[in-house]
Amino acid sequence: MPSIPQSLLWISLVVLWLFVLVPMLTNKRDAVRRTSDVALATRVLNSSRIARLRRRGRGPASGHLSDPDWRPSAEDLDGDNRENRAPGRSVVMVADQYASRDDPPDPPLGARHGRIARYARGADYHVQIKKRLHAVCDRLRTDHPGHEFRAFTDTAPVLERELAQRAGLGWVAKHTLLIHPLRGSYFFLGGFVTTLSAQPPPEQRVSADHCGTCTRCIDACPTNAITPYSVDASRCISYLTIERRLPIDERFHEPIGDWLFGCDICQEVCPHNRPADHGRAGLPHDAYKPARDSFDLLDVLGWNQDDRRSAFRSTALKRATLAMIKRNAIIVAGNKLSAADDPPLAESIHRIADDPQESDTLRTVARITLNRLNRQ
Ligand code: B12
Ligand code: SF4
Ligand code: SF4
Repeated sequence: MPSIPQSLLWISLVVLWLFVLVPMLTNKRDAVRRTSDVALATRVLNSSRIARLRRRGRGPASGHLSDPDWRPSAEDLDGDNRENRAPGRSVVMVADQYASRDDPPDPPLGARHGRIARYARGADYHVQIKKRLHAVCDRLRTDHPGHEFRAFTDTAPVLERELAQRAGLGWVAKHTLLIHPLRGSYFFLGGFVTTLSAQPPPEQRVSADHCGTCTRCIDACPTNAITPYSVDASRCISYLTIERRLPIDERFHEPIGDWLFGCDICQEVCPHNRPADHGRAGLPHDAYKPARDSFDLLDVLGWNQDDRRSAFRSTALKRATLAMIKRNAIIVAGNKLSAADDPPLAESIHRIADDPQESDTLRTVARITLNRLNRQ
């Protein structure tokens, strides 16, 4: 795929405007439908006010959007400036379902197992979405020579929920995730930016906010990470277990419960993820068929690099290093042991606490866990 200059990417993101011919759009939408097989929907954005980050010096110091010490300023997020009024750039947003609100609830977990969030149970979405988006972009490149297209999902500094909301894919809800009014929130977001101009379909509407007076996600969050429409990432189990590389503060150990990787609680309790009777809950793409929903903690605690590599192959679990997943496993094992005896599991934590070959992080977490168990 020809590379698109970074500056163009940024300009493309901020410069969203109404564009050209409906027939061209029809081609584009057909191409997206035929080639990408996106499970939820495709929309073309039509907005002169678009959330964005500045490319230089405005993003998180760590370079990653999950940095809990960073928040975009209103200026970063406010797209209402002269650049945005220039014509002829567009962003197409897609949503790709990984689970259905009609799925049965998780079966009870094995006594020694730690749970994986739904989004990471099947194939790696970064690869899956990019593959399908690249196919769409390739086709559009052939149909529209001279135009540039660049696909993104998750990793680019793009505020995907804001864009998707403006593209009519749902509303940014109190737990800060995007909810589609019929399909719920178990989907990924992605899209592509292009120099091509496109007309949003006439039926495209920004969804109303259907959270109303509900506070279930806020009440259910075990670490009190949610205030309406905002998540404190430094308290979120998803951040702690997937992004944080250092030891996890002891006050979060018990609330982590049995979450070995990620957390779905705020989505599980949401009424918009309950089974629906309208028959339009949608089906996830086959690639996301769960290969596993948990791991045996004793296995994880005994893994070496090769074991981790083969267990995580082709999945989004790869984000966790060996030290991170073992750290998480120690914390979850501690929670299991506080409820029921399991001598081999306890022995495994003792071994890590006393092993000078283990990393400082793992030994620290193991000792904190043993102290916690001794206090009970
Ligand atoms: C960083 C990140 C995280 C962090 C922080 C989450 C967060 N709420 O910000 C952590 C690691 C905690 C996380 C967790 C999860 N994530 Co995440 N995450 C991201 C990522 C990479 C960036 C999000 C971001 O912009 N953060 C920056 C902070 C500062 O944003 P914010 O505080 O929420 O501010 C937003 C709004 O409040 C608003 N806003 C704030 N201030 C202002 C001011 C003004 C003036 C305006 C106009 C707007 C505005 O704009 C911001 C952007 O939307 C996106 C992918 C992407 N590139 O967008 C995925 C993404 C949001 N995550 C996703 C998922 C699936 C999850 C998890 C469900 C995974 C799991 N099961 O464990 C959890 C859910 C936790 C939760 N309730 O949010 C999906 C969500 C899909 C959906 N249906 O919405 C995304 C879109 C990835 C993807 N490509 O599919 N995530
Ligand atoms: S993912 Fe879990 S910890 Fe994070 S906000 Fe949702 S319920 Fe809270
Ligand atoms: S649980 Fe309630 S408040 Fe939270 S996102 Fe769902 S509808 Fe909105």
